[in-house]
Amino acid sequence: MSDVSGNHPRRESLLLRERIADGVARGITSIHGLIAHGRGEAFDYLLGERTHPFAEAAITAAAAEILDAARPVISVNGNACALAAEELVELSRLTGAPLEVNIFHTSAERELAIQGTLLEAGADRVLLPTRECSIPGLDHNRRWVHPEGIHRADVIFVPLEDGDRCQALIADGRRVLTVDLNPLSRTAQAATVTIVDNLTRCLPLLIEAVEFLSGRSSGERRTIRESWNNAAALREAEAAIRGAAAPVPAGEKPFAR
Ligand code: PTJ
Repeated sequence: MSDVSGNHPRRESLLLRERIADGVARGITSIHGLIAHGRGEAFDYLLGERTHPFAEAAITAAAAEILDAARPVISVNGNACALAAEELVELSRLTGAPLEVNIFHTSAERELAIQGTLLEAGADRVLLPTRECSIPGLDHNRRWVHPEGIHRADVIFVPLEDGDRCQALIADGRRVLTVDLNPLSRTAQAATVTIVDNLTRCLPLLIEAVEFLSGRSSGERRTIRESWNNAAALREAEAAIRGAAAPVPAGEKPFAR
């Protein structure tokens, strides 16, 4: 039962914290995931905890990418699973993209707990990493992938990524779609499409965009994909964050003298 009262001004944010803390208690989320979540919270605060037009545009581009992919895959880590297992399963169902567990902080138990949570949330099948295949250029746990999943994927949706895997996948010729509240992160900068928004806010919108664009022509989706400018979207996101800081009037100091 939640300790967060119905009229608490930070209710939504506190409920998300509870989800992440609960993920740690259930063996899904790494203890480091709490820190990653706090970093996300700080950026979200500066973004006014709302989905901006640059994020809506990125959601449209990501929907077109995943629908037009030959072998799309949805990569799930401990934070994404704790925050949005049901939405990730729904996205997988709508797009035919398999779910694959891929975590940074090595733990076979946590991989199984994430798999179990996704199955409970309605997934038919959840791929686990294998020692048969690896992503070239990586030397940590995230390199291990499933032969029918990330190993052969052309488009990979990797929310809340930690940087070097995104760069390695791009270097290997894949297209990477990510969700990251920090537009300056290595993942945000390297990805093909970066949705600068909270995962919990943007996933329902991504699901809607997939439903909408699946009814449109492939030519229309190609136009969306080919006209996407990720660097411009990131600049807009950074400007929104920097604009949240009020300018200090000339000469004003914290102490009068
Ligand atoms: O389960 P594991 O072992 O794979 O570990 C997962 C984490 C997230 C701990 C790991 O990948 C990690 O350390 O990631 P980083 O390097 O902290 O990067 C996570 C990024 O996600 C940061 O840029 C955060 O700002 C961002 N972020 C955190 N929470 C959210 C978020 N972005 C969108 N929505 C969120 N809810």
